[in-house]
Amino acid sequence: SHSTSTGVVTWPADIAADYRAKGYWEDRTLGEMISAVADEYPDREALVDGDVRMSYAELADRADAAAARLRDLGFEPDDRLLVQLANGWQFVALTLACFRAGVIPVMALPSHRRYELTHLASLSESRGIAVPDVLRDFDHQALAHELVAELADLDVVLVSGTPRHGAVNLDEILALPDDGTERQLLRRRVDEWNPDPDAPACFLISGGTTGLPKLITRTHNDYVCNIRATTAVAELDENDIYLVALPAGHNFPLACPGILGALLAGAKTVMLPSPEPVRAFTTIAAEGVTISAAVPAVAQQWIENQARTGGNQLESLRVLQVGGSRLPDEYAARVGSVLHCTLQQVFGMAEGLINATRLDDPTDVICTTQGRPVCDADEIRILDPAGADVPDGEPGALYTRGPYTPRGYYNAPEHNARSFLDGGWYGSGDVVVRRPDGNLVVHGRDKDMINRAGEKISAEEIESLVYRLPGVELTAAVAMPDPALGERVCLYLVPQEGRSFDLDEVRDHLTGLGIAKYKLPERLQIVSSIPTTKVGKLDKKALREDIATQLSHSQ
Ligand code: J2J
Repeated sequence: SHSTSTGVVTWPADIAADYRAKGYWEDRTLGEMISAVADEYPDREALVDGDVRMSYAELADRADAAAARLRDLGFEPDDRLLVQLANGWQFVALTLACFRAGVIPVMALPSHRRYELTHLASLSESRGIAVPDVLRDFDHQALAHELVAELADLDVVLVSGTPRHGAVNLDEILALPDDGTERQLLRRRVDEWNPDPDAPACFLISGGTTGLPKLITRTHNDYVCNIRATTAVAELDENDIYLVALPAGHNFPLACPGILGALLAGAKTVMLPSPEPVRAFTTIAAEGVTISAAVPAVAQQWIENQARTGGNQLESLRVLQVGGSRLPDEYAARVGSVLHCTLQQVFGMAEGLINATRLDDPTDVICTTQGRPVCDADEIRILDPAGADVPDGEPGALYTRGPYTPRGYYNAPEHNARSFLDGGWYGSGDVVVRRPDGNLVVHGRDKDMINRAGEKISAEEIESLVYRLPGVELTAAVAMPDPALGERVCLYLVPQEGRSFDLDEVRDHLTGLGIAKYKLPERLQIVSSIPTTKVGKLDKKALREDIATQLSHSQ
């Protein structure tokens, strides 16, 4: 058999027992819970994706059939499947099939390319990869075949489209069972495989502050807790219609409460390939969407679109959750006044802790804070650089632990030693202020990351790849402010004597290494030196201020 879950860090036994005793951990798997919902509401609509409309019974039947077919392909419990699918019904059905079979989906994003996928597949020891065929002019299938040729563990390609070179047709894997008898047999067979609720349900990808992204193991117990708590604060129930506009493999639209929350509640999920406002608004009106999740850049587009066009397409929309990066206060106020729905600010992380404003909070809380932890058992501390708790009202570094915040990244003991304090406190790298009413305001961060419209870019990763270009003396990637995206990547570069660079050369070099497009620097600052701090590190704060000043002068 393949890898085991040895790289998974677990909670201390006494704490786990406490979470169980108090009901935060229900000891049921996502697969069995969603099957139970399907038994209760077989004929309700579960999923809408363009012309495809699927009942709970049909979704559950497809998932069970697919679970059995994954086993027949050789997948075993605890095997990993790298999932890089566009938003669509196949993503949901395959994810459920994995939960049922005990196969662990690794949630890659459609924007990932060779560099990211190679790393994620090898770190997770994936046996298979599920890809679209050609999507937005990129041949995902061709890349998947190249990865199979290079990586020892990887040998199955599942393609949503026309399979080549021995790839497996994902639509056949997800096909309905032949008849009622077949269905019964499959159901009984798959029920027996029900995995351990303390085993990982899926691996999520970290926002990344280090050279290479880390994997976050989310157990059935912890993820169900995350989903329950976010479902409660979003007040989501079986009458809701949830719109997926962000990439489905991201924690926010997946589980906060997202697709999985909607499925556990018996609600309907509507999938869109992108959050583009014209299509999103038409879909909201046509399907009667009641709740969706957006990053601030998308919320901004929706507000501007609605302010321009007017009309009542958004009448059914009850709640818009906004998170992933800091929502500017001026836009926060316009969610209510322009979109006529309740804003829920969500300050979350794939590593666990989710903070959110509550729907009945005062306007000032909803519009100027990022809310508070969603679960009673979430613990937070806000510390100064010496490790002492700061008083309310003062900024400090956020640390957290709780029933859905894992105690370590997958297979990363050295990194874990740096990211977690004694006692299992995860340091998110965010600088926050806690107000006396308990709500958090995100002031900034002390991690070396660039947040481009909610997509996280590790400065260290970009720099290490730029250093592979001959003639680079020194380089630093920093965030530059952007009115639409919040931040974009600006690269400072000191060339060696006699060498010159332009932005295109740097971008072509990085593209050639196979990195995702969203990570590419969008401005190059050629300089003769980079300032350093007292301890001799590159002074990124000075660089951020420098580029912000230059941009404000050029406006
Ligand atoms: C400021 N910074 C924020 C916010 C996240 C829900 C919502 C978001 C994520 C997410 C998520 C922020 N204001 N409202 O997983 O379930 C920054 C912080 C945080 C990092 C986590 C969810 N909301 N951030 O964004 O794992 O810096 O998760 O530590 O992608 O995003 O990034 P990620």
